[in-house]
Amino acid sequence: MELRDRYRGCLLGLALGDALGAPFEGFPPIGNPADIAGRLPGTLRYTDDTEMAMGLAESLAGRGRVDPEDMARRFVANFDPSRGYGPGTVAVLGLIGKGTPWEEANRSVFPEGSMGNGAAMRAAPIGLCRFPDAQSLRRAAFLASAVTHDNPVAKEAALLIAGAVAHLVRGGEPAALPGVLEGLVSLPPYREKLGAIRRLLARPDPPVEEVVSILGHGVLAVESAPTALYAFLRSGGSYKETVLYAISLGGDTDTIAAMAGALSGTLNGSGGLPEEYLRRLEDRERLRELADLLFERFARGGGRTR
Ligand code: AR6
Ligand code: MG
Repeated sequence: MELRDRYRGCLLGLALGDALGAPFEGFPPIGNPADIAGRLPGTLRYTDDTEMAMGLAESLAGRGRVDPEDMARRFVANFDPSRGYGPGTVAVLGLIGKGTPWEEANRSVFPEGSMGNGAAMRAAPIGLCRFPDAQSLRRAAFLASAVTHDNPVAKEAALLIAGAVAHLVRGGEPAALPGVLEGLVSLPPYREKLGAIRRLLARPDPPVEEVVSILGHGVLAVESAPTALYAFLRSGGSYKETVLYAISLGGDTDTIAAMAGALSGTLNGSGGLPEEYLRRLEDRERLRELADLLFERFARGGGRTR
């Protein structure tokens, strides 16, 4: 597969998962994924997950590195309150927009920093930057998160997603991901969740309710980033199957499907995304363009990033 197609698959897969999951936010686990397809609107509208991922991608492509001031500016410029942002992020971006430095704003709502999944949901493009080693990937994921999410738990969730994308864009095997990510994340809750994911994957078909009781499906980073990883690994490859399964877990469906969709899109490339949904996705041309900018900046000629 052409590498450019993986870049497009990553961003379009994120946005499409977000838009497909959005109508089901807050649902209990849905037993039959086929029930989802029948309840989708004509136009697939994305939410804050994609809006922030676009800001992040614009900044990475424009600056060629993680530049938190530039990211903060773009997050504020792109902010559309109708996209359903988390309340903490609304407040933090509001303060930044009024001139508070991000280093101060990011502790203004939760003094220990937000533990929400808002950093992980936008983190996939960081995995496309071809950092030369795990240490630079980690630094980049943490810094890009800190603009709004300064808690280590939120930052490691971003690292989990960015690290998975970095592995897949290089053509790495999905099955190797739990091991790769165990080498990347260090906080106990993520190490425990990766162990739980291995145990769930070893079973033929654990019920969705049990999966949710073990991994979670909430707005906290620790209750959703590992869940998205599991949805991706459980679904055996196909994008459509991955995203429908992610949505069938209920809860924060847009965000879990956005993260799982970014992983599956990177694996399958944009050619592997279901056309019947893709053509109904808002702003798909802009997303494709942004993916191409990232590709030109980071991948053409095997470019490396500081
Ligand atoms: N202590 C207690 N609760 C917390 C903490 C904390 N330190 N941090 C977060 N929460 P937020 P986001 C809870 O508001 O991460 C959209 O639907 C608290 O209930 O920082 O950007 C997206 O699609 C807080 O409101 O926003 C995503 O699903 C919530 O976690 C999600 O929202 C979310 O953290 C992204 O939200
Ligand atoms: Mg959400």
